[in-house]
Amino acid sequence: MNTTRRLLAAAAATMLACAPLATLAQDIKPRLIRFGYGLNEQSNQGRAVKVFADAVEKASGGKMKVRAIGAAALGPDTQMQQALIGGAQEMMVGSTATLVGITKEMALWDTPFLVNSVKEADAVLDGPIGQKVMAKLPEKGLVGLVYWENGFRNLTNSKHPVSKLEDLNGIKLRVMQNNVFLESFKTLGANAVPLPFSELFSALETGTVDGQENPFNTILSSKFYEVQKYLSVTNHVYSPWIVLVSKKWWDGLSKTEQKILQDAASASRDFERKDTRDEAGRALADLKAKGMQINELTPAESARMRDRLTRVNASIAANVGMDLWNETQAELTKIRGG
Ligand code: TK8
Repeated sequence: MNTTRRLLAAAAATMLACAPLATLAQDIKPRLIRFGYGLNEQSNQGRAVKVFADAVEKASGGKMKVRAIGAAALGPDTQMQQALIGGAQEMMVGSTATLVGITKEMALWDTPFLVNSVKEADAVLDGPIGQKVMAKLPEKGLVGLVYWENGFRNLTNSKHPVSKLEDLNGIKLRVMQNNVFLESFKTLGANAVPLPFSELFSALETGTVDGQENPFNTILSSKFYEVQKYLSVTNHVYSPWIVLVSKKWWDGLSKTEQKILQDAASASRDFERKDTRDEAGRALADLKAKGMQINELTPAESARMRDRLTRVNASIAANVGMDLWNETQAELTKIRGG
């Protein structure tokens, strides 16, 4: 081999070795991702969106930029979902409960007392059942990437402590825009009023509603303690959040870009769950310090509430489909080591 040929061969080898990198660079186009969410920037949701945004920018060499828009500035969950479906917005994170009108299987996550711990929640959401429910989204124009933790929900109100079922009688309680929540709280005797989260603080402040239910983190970050005196630890349901992408937009991305989003979503999920759990662990003391009066339910009252609430299970099962319901129960038995 003469020098020229050897050089040519070397150059060809180098080019071959570089080929994947070159394709990779071309595979990532400048992208602007409008990412909407409902809580404020200083919430567990806001912090995790930031982690997602940073991960996407880093992995794409700054080409893919995430514009995070919190505090429902792009509208409540239901409005953002429609914007994603239509392709007017790229991404969001929101409650699975507000998605039920689009994908009925999401109602599974509204089942009162479905899981007993965050460990069970992670196992069921990240396992085959969670994936199966998520797989129902694309036919509706949405792509689900990961579930985040919103958390176990607890009851607050401005009237009196709720320590037994009867205390809920006549309380005007804001619920998410979702039939399971509406039915659940009607069954408990409350006067349930569906409202978007973005209208909740002022509804509590003006007395349009007396109470609401959300995880400790949200009661803290949304400053509900300013307008709510009583907090009853009910843990009546575990709520997930879900990170969604517009399918219209997603389908135009390269495989590399899709992978960047999926990986960043997974990293944000791991961060978010840890951050949320750390904060939840401290939140009760913080809320007490802010002047909230907190009460636990006795085991007997807890059981009564649970019994009453699980009356809605039959209708959830019918809505999500008996097969999915039974598979979920079997999966939970497996997770619990049964
Ligand atoms: C925030 C909501 C909130 C949910 C609710 O956008 O509506 O009460 O718990 O987290 O998704």
